[in-house]
Amino acid sequence: MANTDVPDLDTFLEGLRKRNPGQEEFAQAVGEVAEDILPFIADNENYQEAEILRRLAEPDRVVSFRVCWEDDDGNIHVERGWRVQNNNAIGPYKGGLRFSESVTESVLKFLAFEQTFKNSLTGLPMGGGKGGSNFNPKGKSDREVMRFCQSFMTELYRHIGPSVDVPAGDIGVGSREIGYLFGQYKRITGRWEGVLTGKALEYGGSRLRTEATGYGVVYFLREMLKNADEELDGKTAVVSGSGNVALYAAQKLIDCGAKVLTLSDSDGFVHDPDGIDAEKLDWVMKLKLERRGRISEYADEFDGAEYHEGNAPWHVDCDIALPCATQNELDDDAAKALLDNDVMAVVEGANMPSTRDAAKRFRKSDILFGPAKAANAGGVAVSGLEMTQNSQRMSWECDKLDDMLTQLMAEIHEKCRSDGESDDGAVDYVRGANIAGFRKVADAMLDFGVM
Ligand code: NDP
Ligand code: 2IT
Repeated sequence: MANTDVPDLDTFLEGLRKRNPGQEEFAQAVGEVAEDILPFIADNENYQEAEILRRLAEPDRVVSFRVCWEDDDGNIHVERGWRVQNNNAIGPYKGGLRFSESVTESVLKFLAFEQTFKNSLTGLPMGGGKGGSNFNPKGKSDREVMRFCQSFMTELYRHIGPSVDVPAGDIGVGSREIGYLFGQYKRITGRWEGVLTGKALEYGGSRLRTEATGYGVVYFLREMLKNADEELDGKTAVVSGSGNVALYAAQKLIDCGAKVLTLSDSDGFVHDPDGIDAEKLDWVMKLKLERRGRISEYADEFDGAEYHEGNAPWHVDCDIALPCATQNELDDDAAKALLDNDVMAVVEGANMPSTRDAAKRFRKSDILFGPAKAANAGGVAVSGLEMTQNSQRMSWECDKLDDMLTQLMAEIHEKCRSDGESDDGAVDYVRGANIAGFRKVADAMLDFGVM
């Protein structure tokens, strides 16, 4: 008789930590899911008997490789590259590539694990993966980035493919890097195929992919507010980051009548009490996307704005907070400050931006707390639509894609609501996202038998 006893969280995590020593981010991400899934599988014996959670927390494979590149002065650099293929039960592995000096195997394993649930929530046929390198593209010339990307793809190409694994962008990987990576894949294999998403429009990219994550975060927020009989118009918002996710989230917030008070980067944040309006945001877009400048320059450009070196924006009084920079950027003190200032909603644009204690505090409070795997799924969802367009040799118009994104985010919200609602009508979006994301992947895995 197979063992159907569900382990308690501590025992489960102790085993995980023993098997993955020093991988704290991975343990944090798995722990946050396990906290909801262990009680859920206690009522669903077949999931426990098949050890589904244990299997999901062991990536299908982790590929790591050496990446050598030559800088403009002829010096040779040796970095490490990875692709973590977490689970492909419901579709090809799918997830971004991150280039940052802070990348480790633990970070990529947490991201690939999270991606598996996020991609499941989109309802599209995509498994979960993530990859990247500790290479830091900041301050490198275009030619240096090109040589790194070509070297990285010279190893990665053998592990990916349109029905195998389809990478995209993430921190430090935008349209420039995707261009170099795609060019090298095409050159090595001799095949033009939809092996990456986030491509430029000229060579098979999808309209709205650039904006999709940030817009999707705000569409999800709008659904949460609607469900609570609230609206976005007139609310104040604090946003962290000033990259792809933050900038388009800010743009959509402004479109919806909210007042955006802050943006940040890894050096500090700017606070503009008058609000960052559409015109000012346009200036920031040029600063960040064309000149690759720093957010501190905003305070030199616009009267009344202040720059706070070395700090995050969470002490600024606001109705809505959108952490859109990186993992663990919002700690327990920040969570306390937001709640003390009567924040109404915290919605995660970045992956796992709240520390474990901060997330616990938000869940215990009565605010609307939108977890990353649901709220930022719009980016990978439009990546999924880019894959469809590539397969069909078609290119859809922006309006059609925006309607599809709006609809997808509403459906994700509904899945989280129906699995996260308690008898008193309060919605635990974290529990809802974990259970709804898990169920689809788990049911597919049950059908395949033991592997
Ligand atoms: P970008 O590289 O475009 O921007 C990242 C932003 O975050 C920059 O402003 C960067 O500042 C800031 N940042 C990075 N590291 C830190 C740090 N340690 N402390 C403070 N700020 C930091 O990345 P994205 O906008 O694409 O990604 C942001 C987050 O959103 C990540 O968690 C990513 O995984 C997640 N995400 C991205 C998606 C996408 O489609 N791109 C989809 C879903 C989630 P600086 O320039 O100083 O480094
Ligand atoms: O974290 C994420 O969802 C992404 N970086 C986007 C992944 C993708 O494949 O578009």
